[in-house]
Amino acid sequence: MSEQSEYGAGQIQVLEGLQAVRKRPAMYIGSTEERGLHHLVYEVVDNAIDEALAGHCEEIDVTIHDDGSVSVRDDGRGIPVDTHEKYDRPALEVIMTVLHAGGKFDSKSYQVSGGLHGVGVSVVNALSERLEVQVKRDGGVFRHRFDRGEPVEGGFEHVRDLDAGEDTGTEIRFWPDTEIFETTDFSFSTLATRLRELAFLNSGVEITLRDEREDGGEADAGDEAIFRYEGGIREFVAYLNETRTPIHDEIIYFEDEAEDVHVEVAMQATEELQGSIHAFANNINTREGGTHLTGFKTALTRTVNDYADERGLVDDLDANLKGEDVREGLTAVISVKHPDPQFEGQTKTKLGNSEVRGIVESATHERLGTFFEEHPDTAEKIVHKAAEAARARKAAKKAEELTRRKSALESTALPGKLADCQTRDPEEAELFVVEGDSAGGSAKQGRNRENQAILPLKGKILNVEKHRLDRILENDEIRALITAIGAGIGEEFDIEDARYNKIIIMTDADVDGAHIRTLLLTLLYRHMKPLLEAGYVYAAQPPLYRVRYHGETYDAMTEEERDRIVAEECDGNPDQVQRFKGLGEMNPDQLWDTTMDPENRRLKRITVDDAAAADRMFNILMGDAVEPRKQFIKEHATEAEWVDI
Ligand code: 0RA
Repeated sequence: MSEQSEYGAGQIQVLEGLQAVRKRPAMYIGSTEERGLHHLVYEVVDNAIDEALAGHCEEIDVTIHDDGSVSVRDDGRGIPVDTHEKYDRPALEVIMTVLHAGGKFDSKSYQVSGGLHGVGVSVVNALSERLEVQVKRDGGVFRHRFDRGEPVEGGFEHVRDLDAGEDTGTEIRFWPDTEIFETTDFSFSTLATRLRELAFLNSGVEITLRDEREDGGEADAGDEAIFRYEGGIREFVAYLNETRTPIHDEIIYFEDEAEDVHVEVAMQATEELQGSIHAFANNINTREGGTHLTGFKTALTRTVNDYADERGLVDDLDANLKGEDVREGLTAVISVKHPDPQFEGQTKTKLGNSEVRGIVESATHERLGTFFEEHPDTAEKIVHKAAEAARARKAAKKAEELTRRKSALESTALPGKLADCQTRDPEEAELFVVEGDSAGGSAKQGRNRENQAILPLKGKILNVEKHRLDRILENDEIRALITAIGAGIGEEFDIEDARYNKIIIMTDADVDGAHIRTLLLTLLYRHMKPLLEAGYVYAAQPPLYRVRYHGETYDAMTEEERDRIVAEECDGNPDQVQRFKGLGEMNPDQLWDTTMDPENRRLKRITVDDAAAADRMFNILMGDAVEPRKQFIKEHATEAEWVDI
């Protein structure tokens, strides 16, 4: 290692690579916001999962430390530490500093991490102020340290020999760079959701998440969560259905492998109206679907129809069951692992490999067919449920045709309650959906009418979780919202027609307001999901307190913020502290200043990062099961948290 201090050609290449990552971090991890920050953890964990899938690792520990760093420890083979010939540096250093180096060392045929992350741990290193790694391997314990991706001179050390029987493994601890990330505050629940999902998708791997922070950041953060599911995606389906009512006991499960593609499916039908199918490819949530999902859907429809036809179970229907009938209330998880997955689509979450369609289709047709033969009771329940859905669909269609003329959906007239804005440019236009007529009135007076439209909603809209589309469309408030947005609903929804690129839900900061917001989000999630996926949906953040001191006013969103203002800005002795009870209490100027003025306001973008979690949340909050709802609300006492799905 005598030449380590000199920069050779290899070293310069390394530095250029790290600089490229630091210059355009979003290209590598998607964003420098919360989502990108959490990707750092997923990237390291993915490497450990790869070790597990190769059969070398059983436990992964993720710890959020009190100093803002995160460490990921696994009991895999350990990152190689011998000298890398090309670079004449320890392989560990090369893997931590050369983009995409990880894979080249690997003899595995099968590297499962890919797509969204799978950019390599060197990217995590480049985006960390500091990173420390400890490897147990080749009979020793080795360490190395890095500053903003660059190896610390003399940082590589052989610390000691391994004790007899001591396990191999890797521990990577990193301090995300505050120069790069807008926030470096990790969310326990965000990490827990993804780690739980990974544990479901990789049965038998034990993943532990620990939070060692004094102030856990979130009121609901637990200290420790352990995820281990021997039943894999079967348990995933059981978990998703905890909040639903299954119509058969056993969870249907099968797996198959063809052309090196591993396919797993678990499913269970429920009484619910909403189906919930989650497709994964190489552990990545393929939110945009793809060939695996298409193959599954085709085979499912065919297999259920075959079974029904052979036994004359749906002779009263004059046509076959449609896919949507069969999927009504169905909870399913599809997971494929592919040696060379191709991800497509806007967010690179659509599986493109064309051969996967046929592989999943024949696996599903064959295995599900066999399951139905062996479990005729279950098969009949599934057919019965689908037939019921088909009848309801026909009735709904008739109702829709009858009411079409009345329906505001078909007319181009905007709803009378809407105070529209002047601009016709959706990129500029904002729609405030406001709770109650009095706040609506203030918003109309206070707004910038050039680009801000106001739609006041009276009271609570219909709970869409409990009704089919025909009933939903009878609701005046919902129709007004659909017409104002202008992009249709359900399968007809076309985001290109949206009249506003910002839809801002403005409700009171109390329980009723939270309920109304959830009702609206449920509607958007179930029937206008592209709006959420495109990031068009926001929650306004009206202040809770206004503090006055020596002619200045300060607004605070939370109690803590109020206390901070009183202490820091008012020498602990404010002239006045006012608590806003609701939006309706603010006059138009105050509403504009605090909540609507783009210069001052804070908006919270509502995202659907994790469809399974969102689905479960809406089931829990809006469905019939009482116990899970109580439990959920108890666990998520800070309601601000669950808004950010
Ligand atoms: C390169 C090659 C091998 C393993 C790894 C990297 C590896 C990376 C990480 C990152 C976190 N934990 C990890 N564990 C292993 C294969 C080594 C071999 O063939 O023995």
